[in-house]
Amino acid sequence: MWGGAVAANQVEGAWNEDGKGPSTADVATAGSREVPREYTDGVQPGRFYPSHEAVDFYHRYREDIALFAEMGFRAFRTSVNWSRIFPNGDEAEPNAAGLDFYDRLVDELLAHDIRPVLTLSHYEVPYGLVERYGSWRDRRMVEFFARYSESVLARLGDRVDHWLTFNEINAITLFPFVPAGLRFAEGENRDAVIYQAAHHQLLASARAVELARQYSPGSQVGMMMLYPTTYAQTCHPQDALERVQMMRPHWLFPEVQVHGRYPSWAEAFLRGKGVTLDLQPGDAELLARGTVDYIGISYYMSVVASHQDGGEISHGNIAGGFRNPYLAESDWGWQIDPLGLRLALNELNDRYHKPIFVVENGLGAYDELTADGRVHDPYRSEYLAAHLRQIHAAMTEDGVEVMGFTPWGCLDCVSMSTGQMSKRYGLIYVDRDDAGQGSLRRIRKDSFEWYREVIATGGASV
Ligand code: BGP
Repeated sequence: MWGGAVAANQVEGAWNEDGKGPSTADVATAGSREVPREYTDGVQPGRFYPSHEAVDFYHRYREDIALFAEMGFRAFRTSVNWSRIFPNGDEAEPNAAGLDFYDRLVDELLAHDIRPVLTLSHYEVPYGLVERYGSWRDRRMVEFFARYSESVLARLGDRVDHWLTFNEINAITLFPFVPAGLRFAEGENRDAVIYQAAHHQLLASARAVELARQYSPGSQVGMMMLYPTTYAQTCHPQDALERVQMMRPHWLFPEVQVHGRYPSWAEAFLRGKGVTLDLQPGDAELLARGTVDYIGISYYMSVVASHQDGGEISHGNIAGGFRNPYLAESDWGWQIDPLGLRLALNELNDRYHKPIFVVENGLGAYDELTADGRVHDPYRSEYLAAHLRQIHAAMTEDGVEVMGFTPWGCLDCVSMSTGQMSKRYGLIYVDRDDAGQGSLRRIRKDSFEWYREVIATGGASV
């Protein structure tokens, strides 16, 4: 399945239209490479252009889908924004206008022979749930999420055949507000909050899987994780142990979502962090019932584990770890490692024996709209080609089943980590700057033509 990927809050805009409520993404200010985004206590109109207007996909999706079709997309991954469907999160009934939007979107995609791949939760939580319940720290979130998922699945389940429950579910351990709306009291054991919230998300994911079986029979439901391929810095045995320990918080999630139970090491691992999970009767059974059909991954970089001072820390790298001297890095410090993707696919295949969908990969870069009215971005197609070659090797030489490839931000969108437009991933340029100014005109980049050829030749042109 060749295509592209975005997320609702990073492209749609229209943050308060047609009954939509504010979400966690809507209270985040724009940051920059140097200045982190600020996740504020509320919505102060005027300060929040990033997700409030984004690239206006909400009103321009028809034009964008036509461009995707021109590139030959067979799949398009986006997310449903929870706060369009349940503006405060805990209402009894869904907002009809929110469901109508996704209904039209799905039909438009299908009319172009593009299969929608829908993520139920991509880095947004209705802000009302953060204020009233402390977001995912509260077990009642499982029911709110199930109600939301049921509304979406009941409406779209007949036409959507690929679902993902939570985007990068393991990111909760790295930056807990963005994916899960978690804030902490002073002196609180953060790990206790994070892993309990993660448990609630795992239960919610299992509920969504069950509901998909009911409302979207025959569809495939995946878990989705950020995959940080991790190297031991040296052959010192302690570095190898450090690597195992760094991977544990990531492995925890596919262990539960694929196997339907916590792994044997989970209790000791959590005890080491001073965490005892609140497990209720019925939880184990629910997790066992709600296992997924496939694994979705995002892959951007690899990281280095060291048991001692491993040298310079790669700061921009959202997954942490030390700088790898063998790799180049993006302008934002994300270390570029195509072979690491082959390793990722092999590690996952060796452990889980499930089909894998590469639902995010790409290069965030500064693009220039030149005098000829074009964007010449050979660096982007080179990045994607290098990663595609490794996917191909994993498929043909290692026997990994890869379902598809949907590069991230196929349409320029707001960057998750910086909240800016200037960190661009797109094959389609959007005339919009960091201050939220610009005509919003769409322009085909050189990588657009390159990707069209890749799809047309089934990858042979790479
Ligand atoms: C992933 C997220 C996406 C996306 C991407 C690129 O972690 O799932 O939402 O934004 O990273 O990140 P950024 O926009 O910070 O460069």
